[in-house]
Amino acid sequence: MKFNILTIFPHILDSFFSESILKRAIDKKLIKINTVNIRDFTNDKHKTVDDTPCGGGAGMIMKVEPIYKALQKTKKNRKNRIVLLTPAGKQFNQNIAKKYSKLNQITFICGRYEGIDARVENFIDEKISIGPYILNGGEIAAATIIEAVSRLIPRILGNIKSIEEESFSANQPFELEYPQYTKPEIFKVGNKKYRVPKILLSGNHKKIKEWRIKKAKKHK
Ligand code: 6GU
Repeated sequence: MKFNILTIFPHILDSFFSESILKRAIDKKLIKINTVNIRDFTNDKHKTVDDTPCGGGAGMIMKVEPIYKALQKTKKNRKNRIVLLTPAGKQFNQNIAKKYSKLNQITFICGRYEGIDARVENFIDEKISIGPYILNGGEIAAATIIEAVSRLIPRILGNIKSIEEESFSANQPFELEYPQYTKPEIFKVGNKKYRVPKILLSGNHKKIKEWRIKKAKKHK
C-alpha cells in the first residue's frame, strides 16, 4: 500500500517512519511512504506556496496550483483516495481505518491550519480530521492515520493474533479491553505491594477468560 503525503514540511515525519513497526513494514515493502514537497510544484523564483486571502483578513492561504500539480504527479488509479486533512473534516475513526486498509493508495494533502484555497476541494475525495482540536498542520494527522491503517494490513504486525483479540476489530469499541499484567508478580513501592491478580497466575484458562470478560465489561 502506498501513502502519498503532500506537505510543505517534507522532513517533519522522517524519524516517525524510521523506527519500529512502520520502519519494518517499509523495509519489507508492505507499505511505501512517498513524501511530496508541494514547494517543488511552484514555478516562481521564490517557490511561493501561499498568498494573502482574497477579500482581506489575517494569515496566509495555501495556493491551489502547486497542490493541483503535486496531485497530478501522484499516480492515479481506481483505488487512490485523495484526502484533505483539515480540522473541518469528518472525524477519523477505526471504521475509516479499516476501509482505508483495503485501498492500494491514499494521498494526504496536509494543509496548514490558517487555510487552504477552497478550490482544492474540487480535486479531493474527502476531508478528514483526527479529532476536535486544532493542530498547526495536517502532518501529524497523516502520521496518525498511516499508523492506524498500516497495523490493519496483513503481515505488518508480528503478532496477528493481537489484532484479532483487540476489542476494536470485534466492532465493540472498548468492550473487550481487559487489564493486562506482566512480571514481576509483586511490585513494591516502599512497604506497599501491588500484586498481579491471583487468577492470572492460576493456569486455569477457562477461569482466566471469564475473568477477562467480566473485567472488560466493567471497563465501559
Ligand atoms: Cl487533519 N489538521 C489540523 N490542522 N488540525 C486538526 C486536524 C487536521 N485534525 C484535528 N485537528
